[in-house]
Amino acid sequence: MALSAFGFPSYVSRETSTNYRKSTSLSSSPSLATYFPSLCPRSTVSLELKVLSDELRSDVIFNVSKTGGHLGSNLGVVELTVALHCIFNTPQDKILWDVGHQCYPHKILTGRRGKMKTLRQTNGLSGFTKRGESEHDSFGTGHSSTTISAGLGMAVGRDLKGRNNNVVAVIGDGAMTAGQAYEAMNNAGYLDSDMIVILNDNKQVSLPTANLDGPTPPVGALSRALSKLQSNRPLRELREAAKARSDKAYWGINAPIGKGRILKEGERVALLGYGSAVQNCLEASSILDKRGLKITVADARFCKPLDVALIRGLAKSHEVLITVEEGSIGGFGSHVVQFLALDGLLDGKLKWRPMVLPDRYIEHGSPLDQLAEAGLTASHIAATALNLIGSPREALFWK
Ligand SMILES: Cc1ncc(C[n+]2csc(CCOP(=O)(O)OP(=O)(O)O)c2C)c(N)n1
Repeated sequence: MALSAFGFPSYVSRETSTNYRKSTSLSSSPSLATYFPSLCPRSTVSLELKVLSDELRSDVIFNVSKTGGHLGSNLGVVELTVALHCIFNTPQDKILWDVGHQCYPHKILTGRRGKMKTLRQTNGLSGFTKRGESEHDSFGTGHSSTTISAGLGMAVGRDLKGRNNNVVAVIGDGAMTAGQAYEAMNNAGYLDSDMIVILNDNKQVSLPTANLDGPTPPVGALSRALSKLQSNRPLRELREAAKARSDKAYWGINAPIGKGRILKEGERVALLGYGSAVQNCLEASSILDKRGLKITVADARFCKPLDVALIRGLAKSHEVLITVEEGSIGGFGSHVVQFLALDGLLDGKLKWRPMVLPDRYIEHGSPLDQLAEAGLTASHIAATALNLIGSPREALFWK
């Protein structure tokens, strides 16, 4: 790797690296990662790069223990990441991490060590590679199985421009099972542009569902804790008792297919929530309760088949019907309005409004921050309701 790419000091001694190994305060200690580019060409590389790898592993564990995120997939590629960054010269060379759930060591090595504590937080580092975050992230990911086709595009573009940088796609055996990856391999063979595909075959996906030899038991501390819990006798007895009770209350839990339910009876405004939005509808109604407005909240439960009797009832007995969903335009609300229109329910005074996710990308962050960004929090829902019955001024003051 060319040292100029990072512009860091060009020398670190073996002694210094040993001191770093002894360092305890991982979050604040300077790191070999800082001097990383200079380690690669030295004759003592193996020791220093091993220490560096240990540091990276500690850094990943330290940060993930605080922020949450992928752990195993990152620990598994530490040496590979170090080797790749020694051999290739990013950002001129393009390294593409498939899924991107293993990019934390790469982030640390490419100038983002100090920001790792913000990983996956609102306005912090993304849990995946992201082009806007660093020029060393040549491809933004999150979805799996896309890097070979993306890398091939970069390789073909490079050839057309007469350049000679390398393109390296790193893909796991899990991601390699998708059709897009196979199609890309075929295409790469046909187009014959130079690119490198590294198959990181650990015979397992980090989501413990399967390996190449068939189903595999889940591994890790969480799984062990859950297994222990399940074999706990009092818990087993409690579970049996709950089962017996739920058999009796069968009708209560398993409502018939295509049937929604009214959760709160009120007047003037009906909120018809779908899925996770129902909780926010209930919260919105509590906000309005406090302002003396008792509204109706219904849980649609099904998008198909629609509970037309429920919807018809809500439409006929309220001035305003608001459908709320954590989905994009063209989903649940569109089904509802199609029915309302055909049933003639929009020919009168009813005001219908859909609350959906906007048609734009929402950055990573806490679910609440993302909902706020999308305009779908309980406050937004309450404000919309109030606005529609003609009290917009009050709604304007809500956050
Ligand atoms: C299109 C798509 N489907 C599913 C997922 C969920 N997912 C995240 S990681 C992963 C497994 C990747 O396995 P592998 O490539 O073997 O990497 P490893 O877990 O071994 O690090 C999957 C399926 C995704 N990110 N994108």
